[in-house]
Amino acid sequence: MDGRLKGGRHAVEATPMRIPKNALGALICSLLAIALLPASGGAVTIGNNLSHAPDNSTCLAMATPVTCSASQDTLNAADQAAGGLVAPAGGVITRWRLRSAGATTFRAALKVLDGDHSIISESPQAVPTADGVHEFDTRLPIAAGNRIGVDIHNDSAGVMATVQVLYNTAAHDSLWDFWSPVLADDSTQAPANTIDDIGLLINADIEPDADADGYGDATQDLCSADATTHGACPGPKTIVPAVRPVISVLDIASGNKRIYVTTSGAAKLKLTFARKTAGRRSGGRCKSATSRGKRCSFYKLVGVKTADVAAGINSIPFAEKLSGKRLKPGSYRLTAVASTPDGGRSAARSISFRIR
Ligand SMILES: [Ca+2]
Ligand SMILES: [Ca+2]
Repeated sequence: MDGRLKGGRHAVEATPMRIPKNALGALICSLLAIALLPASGGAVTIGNNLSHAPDNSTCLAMATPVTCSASQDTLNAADQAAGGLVAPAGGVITRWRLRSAGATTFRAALKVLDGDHSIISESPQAVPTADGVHEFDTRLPIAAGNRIGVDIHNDSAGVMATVQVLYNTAAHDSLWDFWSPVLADDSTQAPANTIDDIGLLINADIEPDADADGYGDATQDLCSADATTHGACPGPKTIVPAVRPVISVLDIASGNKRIYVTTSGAAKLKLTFARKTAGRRSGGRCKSATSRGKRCSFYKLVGVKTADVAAGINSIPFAEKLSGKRLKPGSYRLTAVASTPDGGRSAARSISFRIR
């Protein structure tokens, strides 16, 4: 933000507020970032505004094929894109552009560089095919303060003499950094050359990435609030009520040897056996543990039997035994309830039977 900050810092120093210099710089950067990022959360464009036609070359004609990297170090304000020369805030580069002249094709890749000229990210190579402004989709992370650069590859000796991606700026304060061969990955290299009054014809669109999923929130991420997807946001979970099984038949037959149960679907069946027991009424209930009160009877739990059943008629062995023990003679009530793993539970169904 070098060139643009100089004027702002000078103007504020004249005010009586005496804001510390470091804090002032941070404040200006913050305000500048807020001003440059649209309220809608859309893209900002950094780099060159591409208003000039190319009139100069890089990777000059050599006896053998050459490669080079180039990045704009400073650029006069009139030639800058709306977002400035460096990233005002972090996000994702979703598109980049290069303006070239000359009929010869070449290969180019966008680089994101930090202040030490270390490579932060790099796009696949693209091939501009004709004169003019060429636009390429990409997806590159970029942090606040990073800048963009470009790799140029020519594939045969001398072709670059006819390709132009630079222009001679009319104003000063436009330094151009140059490396040849291309700036290597995982290295920090000072520029081989820094030349004044040269503009590099590239720019890039940065979109916010609020959920940090690596996809630009304006055009690449359909769900900017969810880092687990860049597709459509998942809808609210639909709760499907469990299907309640139905017991349509409960019977004991064949001399109490088998219990027959008909259910609407597969289920875990719980069979509860209770024996009719003599008691006395006490406190509104029939109990066995009192010698006073009116005579009454109630069903006392004697055991439980479970079985897995399938849809339809099920035959369950009984033979008047629970856990191998024969039940005492008397009157009984059998109650059946079916339940499913997803929480479905049938209504209880009961029958009475006798053991003699
Ligand atoms: Ca995102
Ligand atoms: Ca997302």
